[in-house]
Amino acid sequence: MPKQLFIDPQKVRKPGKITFGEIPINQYQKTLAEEKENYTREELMEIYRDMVVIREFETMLNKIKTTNEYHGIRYNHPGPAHLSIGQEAAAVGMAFLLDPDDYIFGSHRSHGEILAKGMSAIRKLNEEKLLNIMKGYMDGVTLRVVERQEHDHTFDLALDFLLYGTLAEIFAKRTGFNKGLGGSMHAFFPPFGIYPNNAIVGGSGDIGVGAALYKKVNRKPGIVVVNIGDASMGCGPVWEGITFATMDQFRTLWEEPYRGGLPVIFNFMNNQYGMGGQTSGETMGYGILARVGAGVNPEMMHAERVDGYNPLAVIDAFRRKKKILEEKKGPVLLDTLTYRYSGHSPSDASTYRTKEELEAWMAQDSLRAFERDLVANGITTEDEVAALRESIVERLVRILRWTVDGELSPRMDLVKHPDEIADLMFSNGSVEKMEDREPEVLMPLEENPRVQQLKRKERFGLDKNGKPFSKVKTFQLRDAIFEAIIDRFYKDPTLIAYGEENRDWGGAFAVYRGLTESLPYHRLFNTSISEGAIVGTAIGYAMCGGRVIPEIMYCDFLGRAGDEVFNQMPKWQAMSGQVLKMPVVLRVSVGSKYGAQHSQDWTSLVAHIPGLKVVFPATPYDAKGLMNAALQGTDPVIFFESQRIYDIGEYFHEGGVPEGYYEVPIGQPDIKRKGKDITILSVGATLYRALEAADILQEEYNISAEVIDARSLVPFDYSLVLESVRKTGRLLVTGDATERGSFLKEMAQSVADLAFDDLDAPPVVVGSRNWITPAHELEHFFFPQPSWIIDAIHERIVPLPGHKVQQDYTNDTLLRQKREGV
Ligand SMILES: Cc1ncc(C[n+]2csc(CCOP(=O)(O)OP(=O)(O)O)c2C)c(N)n1
Ligand SMILES: [Mg+2]
Repeated sequence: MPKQLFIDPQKVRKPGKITFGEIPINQYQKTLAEEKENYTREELMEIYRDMVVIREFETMLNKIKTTNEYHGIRYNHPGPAHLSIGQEAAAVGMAFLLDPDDYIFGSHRSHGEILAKGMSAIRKLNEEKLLNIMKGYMDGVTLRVVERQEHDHTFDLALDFLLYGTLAEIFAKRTGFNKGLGGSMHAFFPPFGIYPNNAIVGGSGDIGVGAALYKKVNRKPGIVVVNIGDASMGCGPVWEGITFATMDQFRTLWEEPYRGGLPVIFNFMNNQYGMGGQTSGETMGYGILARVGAGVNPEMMHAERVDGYNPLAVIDAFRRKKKILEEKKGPVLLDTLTYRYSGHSPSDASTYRTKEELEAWMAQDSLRAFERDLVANGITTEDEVAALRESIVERLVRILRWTVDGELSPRMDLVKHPDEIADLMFSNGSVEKMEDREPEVLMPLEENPRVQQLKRKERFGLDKNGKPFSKVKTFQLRDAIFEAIIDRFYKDPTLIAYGEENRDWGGAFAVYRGLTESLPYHRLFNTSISEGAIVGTAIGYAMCGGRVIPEIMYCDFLGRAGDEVFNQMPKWQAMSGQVLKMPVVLRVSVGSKYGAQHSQDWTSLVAHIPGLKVVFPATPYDAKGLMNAALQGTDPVIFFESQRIYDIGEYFHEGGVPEGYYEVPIGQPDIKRKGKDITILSVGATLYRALEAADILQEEYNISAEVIDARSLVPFDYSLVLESVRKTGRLLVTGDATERGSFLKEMAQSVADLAFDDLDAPPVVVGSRNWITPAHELEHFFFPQPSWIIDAIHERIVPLPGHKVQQDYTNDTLLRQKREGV
């Protein structure tokens, strides 16, 4: 179905000029006297108090880090504490107007933002809601500690809860907001709209956009604020996040009520430094960060620099920018200018800046300046301020005392409960839909043209005489994946899918052909060529409560989404203590024929990372069943598909691929051919070469091979393989991954460990060569071939009478290859 947007050569070839509008810089100039009528006294004092709380909280941490003591309480905190002393006005100004439904994402330096947003949320929630949140969170373990103290009011209790939950998290206590698994750089608390802070600089740059996408697609209230540092403007995920968030289609192609910009503010907490690199003048070229907005879209992202040293200036900016988002004219870029007095971390000797500079900024300290202003304007008195400060210190002393107390605030006891972290790695949920409402579709499922076409296909690949049907007649592996996905689109209203060429094109390999007809834009769309943002936004979408299928067109492009796949998708379930779920099914297509950068099987890379489920089906029956299982689950699944076999039919499952719903459990291998003399365990499309090898073994050497299709890599239940090896005494593992360091080796090693006594010979691995993938015409020298399997069996497991090897698997050759690194 072609797009409605006509690209008119008459128009686009016309001469002209692009003009840029103005980007405001520090335009807010109101005095407190002028603002007095816009705020109540109470509100002004809240702004002040929040800043003092943050300043004192971080001062306490700084003292603990540098002197191991705060007001007589001794403690050693070996972990990180990236402080933002000096930046309080920026944090409080950012959070002041936000509702609990507004989400913030942050960075390694986000304690201040956590507290500011938490205190803002506490003010906006009523007592009942607050109590419910505190009681329900992690079964009330955090609340029980702070309840020891009598509190006059729920709001007071909630402040202790916020401070304690954050500090206990920073000190890795089990009673912290994330069971101590997040720590200083990752602490968060979703019920107050505080979403993950990220130790990877710029990591929130695309994840936060996914949260905004979740809000838009599922029509949830609120906006998203991505709080990231000025130096993160040099990071790929931030640029990709901005690119994704500003895609024209939100305004041109998406239908009402989804039409309009994403509700997200990229709020750069511009303290003017990376660690020691000065962004303006040294490591970046933008001069003034807000300038970047100019080139991104015609609205220039409504970019603006705001004085982050004045909390009222920041509040004013957020009030105006929030309105822009509510009018669906986002996204917005804010350059919130500030300065940190603390070092990057407590060990930082500040060698990169002068004392004069530091003192000049301290002389204008936002907290002192605001305090002076409040007193001068008769809003408070010096005595009142002093009393307030003292009460905050007292409160923090109390909180710190609770936190360092090992009995009140224990760590996870991995001696008593050795599996406590292991149990958090996967949620292993089984959930048909992430929300209970009607999914939006454009036609009944039965009327979908591809669904109708598939009804006429042969669901078993062979006719009565065992002859394969023609490709056109055959229900193919790509059809099986389509069938599982479209079924879920009609069940789960939150499900969306996107990636490169996913919509009109039908997916690069025709898996999605027909989906466009059934789905509105907001459920299936093309993205910019931004693999990082494709995966990163999916992570944000899922952690907010949606289910999503992002796609990487070729496995070789996984590197472009490296941080998202290796550091983000696998970790947030466990790092949140399972408060967040991650129902992301990342489809990854493994290529061939296209040489060194389009033909790699990188299953081993992702199988290496704890926290990801990894599957690689090789038959239509398994592909549909595994896709169903992945889409029913709540864990991140990397779903590998081989381009070599997208058109293959079902040759194994009796009766062919069922039309109805069924699941193939993730982690269960399957015997594709029974045998008794040797076990061949194959991963992915290599199955068919393994079966060819089994034919040769039978016909030429009278050896009966049992061929097991791994189907999954993680998790993996070895019992079937062990049972087979008990019978055959021999194992060969094969797959298309380059052999060195591959998951094939892991499988071989595991069986050697678990079934040593049953084996007649060590397990042998036949993977691809440790080379670049050559051109299609030479590929058979690179990917494992049936003859290689026979050669390896002959040389390393059991001599085959009269066999002449083509590939040398002798010790000498293996040693030489390893010595040379090839
Ligand atoms: C991807 C990545 N690269 C490098 C680092 C190491 N690092 C931690 S903070 C930091 C500077 C970040 O500066 P900015 O984004 O301005 O945030 P700020 O620390 O100033 O708040 C660096 C380089 C990291 N954590 N992640
Ligand atoms: Mg910075």
